[in-house]
Amino acid sequence: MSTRYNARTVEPKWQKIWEERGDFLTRDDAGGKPKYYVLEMFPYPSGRIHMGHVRNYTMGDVIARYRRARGFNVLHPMGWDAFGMPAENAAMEKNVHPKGWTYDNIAAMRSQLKAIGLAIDWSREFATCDPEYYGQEQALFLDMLEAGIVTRKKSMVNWDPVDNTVLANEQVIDGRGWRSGALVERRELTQWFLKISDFADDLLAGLETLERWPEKVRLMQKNWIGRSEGARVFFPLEGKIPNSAEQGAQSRSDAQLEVFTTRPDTLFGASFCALSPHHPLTAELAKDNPALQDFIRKCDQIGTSEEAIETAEKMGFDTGLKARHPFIEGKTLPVYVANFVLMEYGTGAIFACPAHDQRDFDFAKKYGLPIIPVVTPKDHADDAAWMDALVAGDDAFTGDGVAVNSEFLNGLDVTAAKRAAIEKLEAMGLGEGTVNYRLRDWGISRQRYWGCPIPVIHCEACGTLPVPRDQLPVVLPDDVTFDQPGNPLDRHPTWKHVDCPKCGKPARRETDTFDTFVDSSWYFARFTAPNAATPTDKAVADHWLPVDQYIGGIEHAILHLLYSRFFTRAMHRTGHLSLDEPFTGLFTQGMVNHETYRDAEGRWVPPAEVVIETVDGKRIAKHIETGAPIRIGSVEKMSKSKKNTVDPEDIIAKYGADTARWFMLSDSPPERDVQWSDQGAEGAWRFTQRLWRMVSAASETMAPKGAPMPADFGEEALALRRMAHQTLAAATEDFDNLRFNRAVARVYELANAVTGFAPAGDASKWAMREALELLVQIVGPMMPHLAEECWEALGHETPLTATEWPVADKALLVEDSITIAVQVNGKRRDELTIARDADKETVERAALALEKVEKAIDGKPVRKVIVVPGKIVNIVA
Ligand code: ANZ
Ligand code: ZN
Repeated sequence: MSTRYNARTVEPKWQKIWEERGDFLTRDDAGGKPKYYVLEMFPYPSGRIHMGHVRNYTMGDVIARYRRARGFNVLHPMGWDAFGMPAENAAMEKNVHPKGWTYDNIAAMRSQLKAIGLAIDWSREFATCDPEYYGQEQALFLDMLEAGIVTRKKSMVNWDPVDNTVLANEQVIDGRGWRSGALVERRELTQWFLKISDFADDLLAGLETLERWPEKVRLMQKNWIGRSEGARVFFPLEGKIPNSAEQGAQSRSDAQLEVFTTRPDTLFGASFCALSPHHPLTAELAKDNPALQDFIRKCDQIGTSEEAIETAEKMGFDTGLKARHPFIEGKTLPVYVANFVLMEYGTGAIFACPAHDQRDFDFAKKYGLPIIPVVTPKDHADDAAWMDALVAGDDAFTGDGVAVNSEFLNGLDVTAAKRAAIEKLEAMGLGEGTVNYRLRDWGISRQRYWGCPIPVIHCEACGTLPVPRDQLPVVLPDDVTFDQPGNPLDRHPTWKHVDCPKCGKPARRETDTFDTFVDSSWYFARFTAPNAATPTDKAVADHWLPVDQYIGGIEHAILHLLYSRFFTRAMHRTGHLSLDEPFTGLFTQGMVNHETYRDAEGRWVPPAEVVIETVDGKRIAKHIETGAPIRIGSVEKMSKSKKNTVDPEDIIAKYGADTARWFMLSDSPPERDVQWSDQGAEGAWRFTQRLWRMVSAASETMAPKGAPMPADFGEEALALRRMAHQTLAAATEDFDNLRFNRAVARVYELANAVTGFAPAGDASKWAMREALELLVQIVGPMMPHLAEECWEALGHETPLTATEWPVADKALLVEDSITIAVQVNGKRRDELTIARDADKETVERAALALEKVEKAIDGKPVRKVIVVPGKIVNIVA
């Protein structure tokens, strides 16, 4: 038997055996075994896997293999989130077709993933750009259209002038396109929307049920949904109010301004109203007001992101209109257009109470508007000096307190005052209590080629019509050009020209495609029946869903996960699923980091070009080829921009997949970042060698396979057995709770115990085999190739993939001795460490013999000794 473990030959060997045996092909029904669906977020086929993928998929794989061994029927599929801009960019830059580029990348990444040795059912693989997949997505869309979950409306969109596409708010980061980095502009377009906001309350309530989700993710979703209780208030308007385009500007007596507020209790402190620059009333006022038009333009330059708007200096434009105060007879408020009022929130108009809102405060200071305190802290109730200080200072008071200067509200706390104000508004017919959500409907139209075509047809006579079902899928044309900006589908010579399905006259195909987040919002359901002729096979989906354990990056905490939760509800409503929450357990793994390196000119240098030596205890880096000095920089997330990446293919070629897997699991808790380092990888590699040596060397020192269990074990053999079974029990719990790094630590401990054990005699040889077998089995889900090779070397003909998880012997889990407290007359005097199975008399005798106990008894006669086994001894004297 060779003593050197050669991953390069062993790993492909086992991958082939698993594949030939069909070990990971999942049947929907496996003889009554309970189901377990484990899923990692599917990758975008960029062309190469990175270490983040290795970490993510290794974790999922450990779970899949472990659960399979535990007797579950495991579903562990893989696919490709294959539509999106990078393919089109490649088309533009390298003159390749997005389709060819994508499928080539998939082929490359598939073989890279296979080299990791993942226990995946590859027969279920699909890419979202397969017409079989996106055709079903189109069918889903038509169902949702019929069910009223889809709408088409004009809206302001974030326009990326570089990618020439609309971006979702979530894709705008600091006012820039998430991919292109270009400053985003505002445009008005007619778009398709999924009505996710109809589900806001339910999506919020559902969060409470997701006990196996990270608290952080639930909180992020909660904030994103942004439920605010408040009121709509109508302010009657006075002044010259333009009515409509046809009638021209004229005065209207019934005009009123509707605002949303979360603080109706502060109405008595109102000092102005403000409209969004994009409020319809603003637009009407601007028609014959060039100064206002200028102002609107200035506001637009801030960009569309909420953050940019929040932080920009407050700007206002006085419209000259006046709003009548609902509670104060004869009082009117000036109406401004203000840059900090968003059209997308509430009603796009506000009343402002500067004393109790910071934005309003800043605005009032700038434009010399009144600041009227109407809430004072409880310990300064109605304190005039406190109020003067507030007005003179820089900060609004937003805390809880007591209403003042507010007539019928005076003396009430904020909550009670809100309620009273709403009651009054409702009685007056000037407002009502309402709930507002931050969550907007999801705009899904993208003016791109490489996406799922939206299956509708526009006819001048008949309007917008769904593509007839028998014409699905609407397949993307292959003959497109990328030599100019804009949507290639739109400029395709023939594709969009179709006959109206209703009147038969020439009509126009929709040329927008879906946001790729649509594709990833239901793929987990499709995996349950990837070849079904309908989006799902409901009975099968009902069997497999929900996903028991979903694993992915925290960067998807909001969008992907919220969209998927919404889609599941929408698919429930349209009869494709029977549940609302798709992922019972969610785990967000940390990043993979690496040191950064720069040369003398400050250019980033990849780790593969750097050699590190230790000189006088200091780490010195040099360029491998030139020998030029390299500066070692901070540890950061692996990224192309800092070139601090290592290529999984290189690692696998050098050490084998098991080493990469082991290192990814070992170094830190799975939710934290892990730092990849050569030393770490080498350490992991050395352990693979060590484990193999242990198994190889043990052929002489362990009992033959199948040897009967001896009746008696010596003390040392028993200690090893205890250690092995305790390790098994603890590692089992670690796997259950995804604490992989702890399982790794336990493996090292057990390996040390085995190394330190010198078997002599049959019983200890038997214990030696048992310990080694358990060690290999625990390692199995983490380093599956090495474990299989060891398992085979231990004489097993059935591979580990077909071997059940071992069960720890309970009798060996208990410590052999226990420690119990000893009391004399109810007072604790000492404690006693004694064999767990010691009988009462032995315990009694040992307790009475303790020095401190003897002292406490002080020669008095012992009247009674009460022994509570395993807990306490009480001596009455
Ligand atoms: C008056 C008021 C007085 C307000 C006060 C706050 C404090 P959340 O909690 O996020 O829901 N608001 C309403 N619509 C807005 C819009 N389209 N753009 C910008 N601001 C808007 O915030 C609700 C509060 O934000 C509302 O309550 C409103 O200001 C403002 F002492 O109304 B408040
Ligand atoms: Zn028609």
